[in-house]
Amino acid sequence: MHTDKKGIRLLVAICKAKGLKDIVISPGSRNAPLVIEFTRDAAFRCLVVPDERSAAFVALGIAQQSGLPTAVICTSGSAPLNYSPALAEAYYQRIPLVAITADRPAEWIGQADGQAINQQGIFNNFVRRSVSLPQEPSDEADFWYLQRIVSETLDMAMGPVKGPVHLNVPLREPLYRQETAEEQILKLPSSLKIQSSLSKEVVEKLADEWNKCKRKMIICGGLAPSNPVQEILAKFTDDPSLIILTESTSNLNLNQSIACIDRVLATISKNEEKDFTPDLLITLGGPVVSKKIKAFIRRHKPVHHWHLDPDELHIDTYQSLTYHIPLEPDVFLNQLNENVTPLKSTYRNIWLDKDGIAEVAHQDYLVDLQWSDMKVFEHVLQYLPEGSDLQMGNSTPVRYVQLYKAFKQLNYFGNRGTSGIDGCVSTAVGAAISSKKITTLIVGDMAFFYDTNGLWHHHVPANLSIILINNGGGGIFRIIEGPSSVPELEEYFETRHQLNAKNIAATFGLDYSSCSSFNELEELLPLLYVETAKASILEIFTPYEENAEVLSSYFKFISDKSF
Ligand SMILES: Cc1ncc(C[n+]2csc(CCOP(=O)(O)OP(=O)(O)O)c2C)c(N)n1
Repeated sequence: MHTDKKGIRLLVAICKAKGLKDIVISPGSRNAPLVIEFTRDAAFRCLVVPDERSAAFVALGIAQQSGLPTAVICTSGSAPLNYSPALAEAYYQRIPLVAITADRPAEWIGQADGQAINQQGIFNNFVRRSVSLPQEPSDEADFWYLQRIVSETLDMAMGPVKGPVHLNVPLREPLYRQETAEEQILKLPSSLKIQSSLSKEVVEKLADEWNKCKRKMIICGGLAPSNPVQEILAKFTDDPSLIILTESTSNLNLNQSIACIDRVLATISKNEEKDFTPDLLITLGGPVVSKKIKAFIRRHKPVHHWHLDPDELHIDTYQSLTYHIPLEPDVFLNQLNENVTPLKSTYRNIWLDKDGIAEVAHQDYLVDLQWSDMKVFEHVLQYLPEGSDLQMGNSTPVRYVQLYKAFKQLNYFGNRGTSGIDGCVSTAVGAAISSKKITTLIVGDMAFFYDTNGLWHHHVPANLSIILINNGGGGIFRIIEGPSSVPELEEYFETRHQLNAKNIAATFGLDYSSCSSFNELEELLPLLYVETAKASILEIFTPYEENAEVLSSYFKFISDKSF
């Protein structure tokens, strides 16, 4: 049996034809026709996550792994508003999240009736497209219109620049009536993908600029694993006039490059900075985690800066943009590569020498490292299984990971689109559900407690391990400049607390262990990936005051060793 609402049957058939597989549903009544139609079709995997904010982040995690448009469905009223954080994250991370919000009929909005708010265009700042479907479509023109806008909107989620979209669905009562119906054979339009490139003349002009610069730098921001840019960048690493900077979130593995930016920058004295400044900077990928490199380049602006990004915006993170090249990075670099030659220069080597100095100092510092967040990261990173997925929570986890060179292959993910702490748990849950791979979330206590509703459902998979670093508050505020200098630090910034996750683990049925010393950690880490039927939480307690001191002495130690 199907819902008797023909428009909903058509909507679901279009979603199927456009390749949607995963649907995350939050309970309500206005969305009943959608629930009936999606859940009764075996083409979809439907999950139920009660809290809409978490549901949308779970869907984001699924889409992050599958690369497919992934839908979230909720009732009307304040429920859709809870999708906003995940939609904003999806917008800036370019993830195809599809918000399908049931709505009251137009005649009941603002009439003091329940769960009736003006939902049209509520996500307009964070979606690629938002449409309201025709209310109770009945004639051919209505169905033709519905089909066209839904099909177009779902295609827009997938490009040319991927991102979230919104389908608002006004529904009149009755909502639960059913009838038999034939499977619909649809003839849908599709947007074809285009592969554009620069003209020969433009490439030659750019190559000419490139060939004149003895100091070139490529900074890589966030990229999904297996991005084709890996292959072409590897061809550039032989050029002594070029240094490539990556972060863990770039998911790139390149020889003769800098993978730990902040610690290398700590070896460069103020007097030396000019020698390390590029003449030509090329940037690609999503946001860069390192604040230090952004500050460095903004202080010493390159003559030329090309940003490679198919979107139309001028993204000028370093306040030095000369060309926005609206192409996929691999497409442009392949074109460029055919027209450039390596140049004699000391530029790459002065960077690599500093990298060597930083590595030795880093290892020296670790020898007597006391119990702290930094010590935890040193050991935890060694235990992550080869080829597994690491979800890095916002705040300091994603920053600590940047300090350690990857010595095994891991896939790195983090919500760096908006850098919120509000969906780290849910995203990791969704990602683990989708990938089925061993997935580890490393997260701080505030980000964990903020998003525990990401565990409030029946789908938390056993392949997820959560490493919760509990330093009793927002440790970052003791590290960054500013909050640590004011008396409000503990109460208003760190928000110190005494909470632990033991009862939360019990409530949601996860395995739980905890430790507060290095020896205990060494005993527990090997057990983390022993196969069990449940997801697990390993809570690691660290001392908040020492954490900040250890990190600031780390950078001081590296710079002292360098001069
Ligand atoms: C939704 C949201 N609210 C507030 C912030 C500001 N913020 C950034 S980090 C942070 C504290 C995070 O603490 P925790 O998760 O314990 O990690 P730690 O700093 O200890 O590594 C806060 C509140 C944010 N990024 N996102």
